[in-house]
Amino acid sequence: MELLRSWNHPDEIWALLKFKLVGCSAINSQCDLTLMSSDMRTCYEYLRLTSRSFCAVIMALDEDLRYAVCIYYLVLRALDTVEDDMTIPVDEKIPLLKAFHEKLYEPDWHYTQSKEKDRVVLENFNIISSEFRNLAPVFQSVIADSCREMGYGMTVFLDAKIDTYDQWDEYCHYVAGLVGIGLSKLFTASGLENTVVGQDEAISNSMGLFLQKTNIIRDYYEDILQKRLFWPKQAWIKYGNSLESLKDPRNLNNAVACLNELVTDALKHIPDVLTYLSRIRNQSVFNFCAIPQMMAIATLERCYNNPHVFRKNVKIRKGAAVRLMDQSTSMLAIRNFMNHFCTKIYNRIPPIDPNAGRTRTAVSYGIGPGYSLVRSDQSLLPGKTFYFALFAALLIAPWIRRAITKMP
Ligand code: D61
Ligand code: MG
Repeated sequence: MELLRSWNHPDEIWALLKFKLVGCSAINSQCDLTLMSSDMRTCYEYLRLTSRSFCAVIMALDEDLRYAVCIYYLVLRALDTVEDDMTIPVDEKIPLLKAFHEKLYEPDWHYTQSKEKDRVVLENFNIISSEFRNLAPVFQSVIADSCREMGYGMTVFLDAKIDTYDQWDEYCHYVAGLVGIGLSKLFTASGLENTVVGQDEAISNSMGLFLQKTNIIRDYYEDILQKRLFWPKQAWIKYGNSLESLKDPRNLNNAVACLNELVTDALKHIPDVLTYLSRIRNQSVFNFCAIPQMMAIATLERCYNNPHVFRKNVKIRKGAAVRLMDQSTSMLAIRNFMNHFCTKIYNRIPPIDPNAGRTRTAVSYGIGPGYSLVRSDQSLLPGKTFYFALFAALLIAPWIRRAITKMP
């Protein structure tokens, strides 16, 4: 089925077939689950259960860092499950979010009142916290600080709506920018990366903002159905009377203009993302950081000027995702992907779009010097005609063989 969806993209067909046979080279993990304590295995199992997007890249990290990042993920997923759970009354939720970091040092603490899909991490938080306390003290303090700041930040936005672009950046800082900052400190503390990676918080913050804004843009429809509003009012007020009204088909033109404005805002983080990735030295850390960013730019390219965002969930093809996962292993590949997706956006900018100029400027940073705007869409791989010919040849091959063997 996935092969059929990618029929028009021979490079994806190749990536899909290779993935089916040997998996992704960037995330073929070398870790042996049989050599671990049972609590450790349990935590990796919670990671598998609660993360589609991050499990594979975390499992491919080098040894000590892998476990710290896994625990970091589970702790924040537990905190986020409290934030997202609309069945927890606000007067219970606020103190819980604020004091969540303290639960890391309460051996028995766990929470059984959640109805959320990822509640397993709250119900078994005692197992996660005991593994947390086994981590090196530097790792513990990075994770606990991050958890304290995020828990506090979540209370700020619990009932307050996101009004301005500054508040949008602030909310995304709390829920994702802090993760970028914390991860960078873990990389440096592990000795795998230079001190500059852990120290440059502004650039680390951008790594998280790019991912979170992409999620918020893509998830418009899903979030609006659940009455969750994450698009900043400063943007949508120019295009409609309410955020919900954008999904009304009569407002489609305005809705798409609003969407394009938010994509343009997200694109401004690209220069920081490229700077950050260019500083990474360890291959497993590089793949871990680069893959989610490439998924994000691919998603933004799908969403840009796409009315489907207001009717359903827009997703990238499995073939495209597999190819990005497999090939996001060097700065050269990253610049090529970034160039490719930015050029595709550039070529779809409607001349009458109110933000056309700003969008052109933003994508030009992703295209980068030394690349032309037209060239990159051409693949180095053989074109469609070649594949049709190959397919036809395979079909008639048995007939030709029979014809040959029948010859005297
Ligand atoms: C390099 C590699 C990975 C990075 C990074 C840099 C910088 C930031 C991030 C990952 C975090 C990106 C978050 C984007 C996805 N958004 C969410 O999951 C929302 O919840 C945010 C709060 C919890 C964050 C949990 C997290 C996520 C990824 C991690 C991690 C912790 C720790 C280590 C590694 C990766 C979102 O979730 C709901 C949903 O999307 O279904 C929400 O509630 O808004
Ligand atoms: Mg959340």
